[in-house]
Amino acid sequence: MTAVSDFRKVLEDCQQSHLLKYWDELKDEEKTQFLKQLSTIRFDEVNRLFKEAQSSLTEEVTKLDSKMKPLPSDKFESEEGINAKLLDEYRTAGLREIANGHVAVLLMAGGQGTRLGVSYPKGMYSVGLPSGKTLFQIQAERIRRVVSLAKQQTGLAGKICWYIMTSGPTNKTTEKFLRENDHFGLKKEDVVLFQQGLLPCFDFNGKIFLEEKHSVSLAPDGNGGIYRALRDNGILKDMEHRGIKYVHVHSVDNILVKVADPVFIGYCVKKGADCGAKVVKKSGPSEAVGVVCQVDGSFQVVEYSEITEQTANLRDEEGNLVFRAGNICNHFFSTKFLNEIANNYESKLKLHVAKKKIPYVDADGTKVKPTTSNGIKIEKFVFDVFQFTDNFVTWEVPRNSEFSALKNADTADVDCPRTSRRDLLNLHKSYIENAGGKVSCDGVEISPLLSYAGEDIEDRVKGKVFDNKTVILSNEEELLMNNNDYSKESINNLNGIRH
Ligand code: UD2
Repeated sequence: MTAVSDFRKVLEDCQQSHLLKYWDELKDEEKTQFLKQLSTIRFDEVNRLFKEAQSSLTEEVTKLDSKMKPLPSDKFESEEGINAKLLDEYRTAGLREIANGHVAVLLMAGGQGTRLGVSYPKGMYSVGLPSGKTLFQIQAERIRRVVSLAKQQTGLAGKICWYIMTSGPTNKTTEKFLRENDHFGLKKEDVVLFQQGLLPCFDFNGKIFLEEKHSVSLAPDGNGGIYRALRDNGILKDMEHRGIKYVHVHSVDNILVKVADPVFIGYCVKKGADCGAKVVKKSGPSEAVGVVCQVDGSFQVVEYSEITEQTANLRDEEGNLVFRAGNICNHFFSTKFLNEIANNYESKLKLHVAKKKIPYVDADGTKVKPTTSNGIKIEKFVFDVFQFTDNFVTWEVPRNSEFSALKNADTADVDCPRTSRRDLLNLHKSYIENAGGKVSCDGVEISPLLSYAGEDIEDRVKGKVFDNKTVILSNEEELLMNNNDYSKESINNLNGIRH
């Protein structure tokens, strides 16, 4: 381990000597801990980071209207209105890639769920479905189901590796939760956790805060931290080893997420894309989501604050918003592109800066909890790599079957547990009705192990009326239920399951 004397020099060079102010007061184990933490921080980058961050703070938010163009038609397709044959070609192509073991899923789960108000990782949250399943369980089971669909189509027992990016605050709990739940039926070796990086928190003069006398204040480096984390944790090598060519990257909090969506993957692969974004139609000109478009010829997500109301309101001849491709944090990447980014472009990613209230140890050694913003946190965003390729495509999907985000507690009444539950159950109701069943109550859920997107449920629902809260289980789950092997919590939640 680097000695404290070496750090003194490094810290002096980047004007951060105050971090060792309390060194002589520390106990031995605190000293060891502190040195360990200091050795993880790239002090050679610290001043550049702060300078860049500072200039982005003082920059006026320039409106990008004059530079923006909607996506060119060869880079954009919409699932709505596409002919069934082409849709099937995309699905078949995607399932083939899955069957050949070329597809991985990368779940970004390093966020802290502050707005939802829970102290544990969001993936462990259950929105109160009849099954009681958590977001992690739903996603893992969708992976299992899509692998079995790929096998049905090709006869090949393919697999999908589930990479989960955690952060300092979410890693241990996530790891323990997945272990205790047997990785929800996925093979342990096919569930790979890795941690994103952390960046120091600065005061407005560029001094890094001490969180304790023996620790620096650090925060996760944003979901754009994936590129560096993939490289530094050897995940890109692991992907190469496993023969993975394509990665579906998505957020943890969309209860409708079609994990490893074969249609999206097939579409991107057929278009020869390096990189793709799944989008939904903005619900209206004032919806506060970023739009995917071109700026000065490069692909980019433009925040709603970066365009004028007039541009947000522009409509085409059919009455659709011109800038309507709402970003939903759902992306496709080739591993070739991920390697290029990690090796050549990562340090060029834009820095996004937010003013925050950051607790710190002051010059007298007192711990302070500020009531107004006293410093900045820096983040990178996953979508800021779109500009580095021309091989970029967008796939527009219907919101009601693909996107319902869990951001807030129920008190907000939007993007909350209630709306997540409602949207999933409405979707499942439509699956049942399309397959000839009837739902006359709220709360009929279909297990992801039975059906990925409404397929293969006819023999279970046709001609039946569902008038009780229930879960339609896969045969495997039915068997476990009958053997009393299903988790107790789930059984409790499955009251009224027999119909
Ligand atoms: C994200 C998108 C936004 C829109 C919205 C839809 C980004 C930067 N923004 O905004 O454009 O699509 O979702 O729901 O993608 N995460 C990490 N590490 C971090 C921070 C976040 O892994 O340091 C994960 C987080 O766990 C979540 C995802 O990234 O799965 C999105 O993060 P968020 O919920 O903070 O992003 P939000 O809602 O501001």
